[in-house]
Amino acid sequence: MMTSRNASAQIGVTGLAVMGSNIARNFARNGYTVALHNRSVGKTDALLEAHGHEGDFVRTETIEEFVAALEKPRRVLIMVKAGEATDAVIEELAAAMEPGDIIIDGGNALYTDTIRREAAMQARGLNFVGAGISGGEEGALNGPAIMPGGPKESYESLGPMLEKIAAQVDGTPCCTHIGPDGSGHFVKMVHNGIEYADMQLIGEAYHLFREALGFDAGQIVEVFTQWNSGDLESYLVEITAEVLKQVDAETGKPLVDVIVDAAEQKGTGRWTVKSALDLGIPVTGIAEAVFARALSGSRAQRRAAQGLAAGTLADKPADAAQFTEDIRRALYASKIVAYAQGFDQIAAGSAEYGWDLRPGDLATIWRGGCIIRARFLNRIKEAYEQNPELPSLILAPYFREAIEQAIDGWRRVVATATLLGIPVPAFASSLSYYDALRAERLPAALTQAQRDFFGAHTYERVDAEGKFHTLWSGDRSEVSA
Ligand code: NBP
Repeated sequence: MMTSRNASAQIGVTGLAVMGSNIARNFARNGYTVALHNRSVGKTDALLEAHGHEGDFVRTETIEEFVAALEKPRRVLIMVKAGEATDAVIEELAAAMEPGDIIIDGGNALYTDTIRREAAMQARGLNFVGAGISGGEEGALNGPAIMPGGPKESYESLGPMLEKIAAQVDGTPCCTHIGPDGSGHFVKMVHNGIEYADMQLIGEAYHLFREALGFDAGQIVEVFTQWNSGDLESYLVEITAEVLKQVDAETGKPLVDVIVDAAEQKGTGRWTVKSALDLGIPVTGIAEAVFARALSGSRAQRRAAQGLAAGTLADKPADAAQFTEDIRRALYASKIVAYAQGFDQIAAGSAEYGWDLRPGDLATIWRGGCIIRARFLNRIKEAYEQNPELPSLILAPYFREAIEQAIDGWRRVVATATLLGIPVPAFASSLSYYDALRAERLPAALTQAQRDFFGAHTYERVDAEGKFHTLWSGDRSEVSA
């Protein structure tokens, strides 16, 4: 550990809670000298006491000391609570820094805040990089996926450092310059939305094993462990098996059985859905996942609804092995839909903000370090390599075939769950999305006619150019609008 006040540190980290302290250690373990700062100095000292021997750290107490400890151009990574705390820290730093210095916000900022902050810092001659970081505390320490936005010039000085501390897959770092201003945080937001969908789908599979097949925790662990050696191999499937193995010391029951079934959320899933609504992109899988968490959290309402009629329409599946395979297929197909929707949202955000995002690069950096890392990402990377202009991921030959193989099982799962009264919102809405996407005609023609009827909103015809209106309250003849 160093305590000198010389400008010797290549990077500074302010905000030393779980994420910040682990990233600071990651930088130090990779040979960088790291200046440390936290609002309350106790966290700085705790980090130095426990891990000071891991590398070169510079202890600082005030922002002025912190900034003075950094080599020029200075690089500071902010890892504080998103929102007002981030604004406060940026303001303090900006006052102490000089033109050409780089401020990196590695928190979970809302991308529109990042756009605003980048413009404000640019006006003061500072480079501002909004960097999405995924992988939780373990990833922060051993290699996260990093999604830095901001000016390309800052990436030239910053990129090599971030690429060094990021996860590596097949020798490729899980970090690349994403695009201007808020693009890094936008992409991280959609990543988190996809994570919500992924977790909901796994949850629905788990629930079906319990409710439709009556499997115990041990049997479910076996299935998830087996799935993790096939196409579904992923961090989330792997940790699901680990979580389900855990036994509660107090009661001897599986831990999951003593945890209250009300899922909380910090907001990134909700942001993804709000943004998708604004962009007009149907991210139904992500939205169902966000709503499913909200419904699970409506505890008083759920208690009041206990005992409502379930109907008596179906027997449990007779062939457990077949139904298990059907669930695997439903999970895989629904996952393809969720990712396809997330990538559609990224394309729409890119067009809206002029970011020129490259979906293949995102699939590449999400292969490691982050929460949604999965074998599947290699397939997405290949799909975009073969055709960067894919109209939908579902149309890539590999995914098209995968769904073709899954479709019957997927339908059996949704139908059986519906008949048994087991909620599968994400499986079902993903299947409906798929069916709507491939349908030759949709009932939207009727919607258009209704809109024209009550609001003279006009419609297009299948056999002529232009807009038309029917004189509904007149003689019902059609006129050009
Ligand atoms: P928290 O989000 O819990 O934030 C705690 C840190 O913020 C502490 O260092 C605290 O200082 C500091 N802070 C607060 Br609160 N208000 C401040 C203020 N007004 N001025 C200065 N500092 C202030 O920490 P975290 O869980 O390590 O997450 C850090 C960031 O990384 C967040 O934006 C989070 O969303 C993001 N993130 C988290 C994860 C994860 O898995 N946890 C993953 C990816 C990204 P104090 O010690 O003095 O109170």
